[in-house]
Amino acid sequence: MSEEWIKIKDILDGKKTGEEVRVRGWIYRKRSSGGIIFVLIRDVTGVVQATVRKGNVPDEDFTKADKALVESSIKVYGKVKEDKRAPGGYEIEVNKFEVVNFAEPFPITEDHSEEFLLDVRHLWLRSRKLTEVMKLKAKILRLIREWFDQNDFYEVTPSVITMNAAEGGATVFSFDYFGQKAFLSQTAQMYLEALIFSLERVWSLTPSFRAEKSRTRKHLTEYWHLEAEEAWVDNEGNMKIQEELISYVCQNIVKVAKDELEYLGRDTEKLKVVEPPFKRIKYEKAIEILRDKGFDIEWGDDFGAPHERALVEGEDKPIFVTHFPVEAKAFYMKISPDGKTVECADMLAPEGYGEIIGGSERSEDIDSMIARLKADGAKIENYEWYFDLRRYGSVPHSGFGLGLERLVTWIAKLDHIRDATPFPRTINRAYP
Ligand code: NSS
Repeated sequence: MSEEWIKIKDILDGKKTGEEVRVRGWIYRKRSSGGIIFVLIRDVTGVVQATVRKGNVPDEDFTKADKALVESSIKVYGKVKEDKRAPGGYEIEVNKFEVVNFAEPFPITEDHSEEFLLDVRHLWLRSRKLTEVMKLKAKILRLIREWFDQNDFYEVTPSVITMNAAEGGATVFSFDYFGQKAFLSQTAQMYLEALIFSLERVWSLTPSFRAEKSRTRKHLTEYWHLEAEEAWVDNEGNMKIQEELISYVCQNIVKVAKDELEYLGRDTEKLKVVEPPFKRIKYEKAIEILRDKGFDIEWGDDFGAPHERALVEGEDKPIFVTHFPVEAKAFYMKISPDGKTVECADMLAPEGYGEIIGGSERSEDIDSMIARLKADGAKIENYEWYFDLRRYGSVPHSGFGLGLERLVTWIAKLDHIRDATPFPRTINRAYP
């Protein structure tokens, strides 16, 4: 018998047929019939049937297999056989059965409300669906890291405790920092901007916090924010970087996460077509398109989910909407020559998934930034350090922020963003 623990996927791929193997994992499901117990055992790679027959194992092992409930952790030893009747087409004929931990009756059975499943999220994470999503997310991150490495970006580690509410006071979480008012970061952008003056091209992955009152399928109050900042790059160059990055992820995820995407029922053809360039439309044009489609929307209004869906209708790749009105966007965006719009771009995902990236060229005009900050009631002295970046060797620069869970939601074609993160934080939930 081989000494190693065999991964279930190797059995299901037919690589172990006829061999004696040892497998460890958790009981996924169980049923018995006469002197036979069919145990479905799962590990990170899959689920396989282990068949425990009276007489084939010591009596005490049979009793243990009989007693062990779903989610008990177990080790099984036996020979792999092809068997068309077994789920996955293979089974292990068990000759030794060990229980590592006898599980108590598992609270999750069939047909539970979404709320209950969120209450027991720490256990529900073991479900096949969430397992595949978490694997997919890790692989997406791996590809993102790869792309940044290949394109001369340095990964940096900005702070999450901050005095600056860069995305506006309305959605900031504040707390008492030893007698001073501080915030949980909404964006690492300002710190990334400071770092480009030495590193030129940087990126980071940090949690971002938004006290969003909106209860939607795409808002979390805590999400993982992937941000990049680039010296000597304008708004157009910034979009090029984003479309290259997103295309790299889509082109490669279908290769490295075949099993995950298949389990999730994702049509991978829809991801394979994602390649540069992505269409760019100006906000002004987007308003026209929306009005033509019957929306009651005016210059200055922000887009909601129905608007975003309508804008990508008929598109098979993400699109950029650029040049929003100054008033609709954050204080740090560079004002365009027309004086009315800013050098920005939102990337909207196809298939109705909405905005996944927000980016812009950064303003170098301190006075205009102060005016816009004041309009939002911000404390100007907390931004002095940021204005220093414009005083000492400022250069044109741009950057963007990608909501990692929004990207995962689209790539996995999930119904709700909460399933793109293990412990979703929403307006009415921070437990478990
Ligand atoms: O507000 S953003 O549009 N832009 C910024 O924060 C910039 N300061 C980023 C930068 O240039 N460095 O947020 C960026 C993205 C947005 O497109 C979404 O994909 C995601 O962050 N995002 C969210 N994801 C999940 N939940 C919430 N509430 C959320 N808010 C933004």
